[in-house]
Amino acid sequence: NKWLKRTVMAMVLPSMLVISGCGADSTKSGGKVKEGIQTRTIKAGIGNSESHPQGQGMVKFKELVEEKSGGKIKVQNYFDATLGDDLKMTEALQAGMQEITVPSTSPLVGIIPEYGIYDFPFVFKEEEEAYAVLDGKIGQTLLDKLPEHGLIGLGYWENGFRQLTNSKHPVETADDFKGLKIRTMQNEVHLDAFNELGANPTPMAFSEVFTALESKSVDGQENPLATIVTQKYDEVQSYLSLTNHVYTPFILLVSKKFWDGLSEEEQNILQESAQEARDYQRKVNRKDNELAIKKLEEAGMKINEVSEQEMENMKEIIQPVTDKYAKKFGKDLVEEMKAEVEKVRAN
Ligand code: TF8
Repeated sequence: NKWLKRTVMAMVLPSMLVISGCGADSTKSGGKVKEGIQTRTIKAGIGNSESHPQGQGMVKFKELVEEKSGGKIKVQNYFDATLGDDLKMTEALQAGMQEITVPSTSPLVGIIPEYGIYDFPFVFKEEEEAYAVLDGKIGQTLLDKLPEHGLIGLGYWENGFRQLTNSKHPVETADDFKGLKIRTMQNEVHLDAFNELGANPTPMAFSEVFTALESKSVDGQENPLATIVTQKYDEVQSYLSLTNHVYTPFILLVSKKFWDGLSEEEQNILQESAQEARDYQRKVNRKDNELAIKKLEEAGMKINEVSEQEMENMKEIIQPVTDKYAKKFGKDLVEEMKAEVEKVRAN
């Protein structure tokens, strides 16, 4: 049937031309095809387990990327620091050896000091206050500092409000911190703040924490409740204090070396997926943190509340530290962050 043949050719030919047109273009840009969607596998690693809200966020991210790319871009997730801890994975991104990681922002201060503004204790009281800062102008200002360090930031997820656990005694007041050997993240603001409270802080990578607690080489650690549950810290810690002393964001990082080789369409898929997964991840995180309290109580942890007044007291003790780092990171940036929080509180 000639008619059918012609019709089919009429339909097929233009699309063949488009494809070959693409090929011609690619030779111009040095053999790299920067259009459409290529078949790719992205290696993504995080420190937490798959059941942690961070892991659940990565599962969602994988689903979204694979769906939006019609199955062409695959995300291979690695949990439990199997590719290394936050800093090691970030360095792998810079070197182009790994495509994605979602670290806490805190260890990034070694690369970009200004990320330390998020580490100031007692700045945020509610998650919404943090979202206003992170998803707004200040968050973007800090994302913009990444590319010159070989990294691309696709927005902030949520680690959340940190709580103190220890094996020695209940902690309800600032005084109770005295002498406690506490594992902290590799971050100078945290280090100085715990020192100021009279504690004995020891910076350490995340994957070493359980063993350090178990062997009693440190007395305590601090992390959001969902992490305390999924890491089973309750097995090696007796006391939990709801200190809410600092809010930690996660940040979705992409290797710039990898990113620069992507087409605009591919970049958009990753950006959109990161943002949609963010909203999902934050929701799951708030829910899991809420459920965690009961689980930890049932696991036998002794839970102590910390009064508003005691938090104010701790904040005052730490003030010299925040003043020092505000100067270092830029007073304007810190003032802007506080103003943004005030705006949310006024509403
Ligand atoms: C820490 C952080 C970690 C996360 C994650 C493992 O205590 O809170 O839980 O950065 O990547 O090190």
